Amino acid sequence: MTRIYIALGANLSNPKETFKAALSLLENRAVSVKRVSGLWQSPSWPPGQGHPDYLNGAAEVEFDGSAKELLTILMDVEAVLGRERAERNAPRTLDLDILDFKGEIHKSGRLTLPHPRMLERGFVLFPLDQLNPEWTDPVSGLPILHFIARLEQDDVAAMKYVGTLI
Ligand code: A4P
Ligand code: MG
Repeated sequence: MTRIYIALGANLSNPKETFKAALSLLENRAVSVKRVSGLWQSPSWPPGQGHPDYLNGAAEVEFDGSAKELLTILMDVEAVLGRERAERNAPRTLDLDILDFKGEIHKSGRLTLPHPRMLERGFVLFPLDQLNPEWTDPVSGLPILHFIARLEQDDVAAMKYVGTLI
């Protein structure tokens, strides 16, 4: 395992096609996609804003550069696929986040590792658990199941598995 995990999210246009295009653009930029999780549909978080449902998944990738270099590539791919940066939590054609980069712990203006909000989100934890049920949080050392068990039951119930990408 490479222990580099990327989260895929989208709630505009055609998320499945966008994810496929994103993965092939990553391959063109020296990011080798090893495995892709199944996909889940869930209501946009935070609730009550009337935004469309999201499709979410995760990918395990191999990459020889640094985490910051990977983030630059992810932002470039988001831009190529039409992402416009609006306000926080605005609907988007594509969100690519680094969840975990080889267990690194890092905090700067541009990059926080592991991803700061991942442990409270079923739409991140379910795909990651599928890719690696042995995953542990680099900060606390706790296993992924610990965090899955803490999710709000209503949020878990609202998650719908919709199958694989291809
Ligand atoms: N950044 C810092 N650390 C990272 C990292 N590990 N990976 C910085 C990627 N980016 C990181 O992100 C804002 C800034 O975070 C970037 O400039 C980068 O330098 P953004 O993608 O431009 O803006 P955003 O997406 O609005 O913020 P963010 O933090 O990505 O939002 P979230 O927390 O990812 O939430 N509901 C459902 N059901 N499914 C979703 O996927 N996603 C969001 C976005 C809200 N609700 C959702 C979902
Ligand atoms: Mg993001």
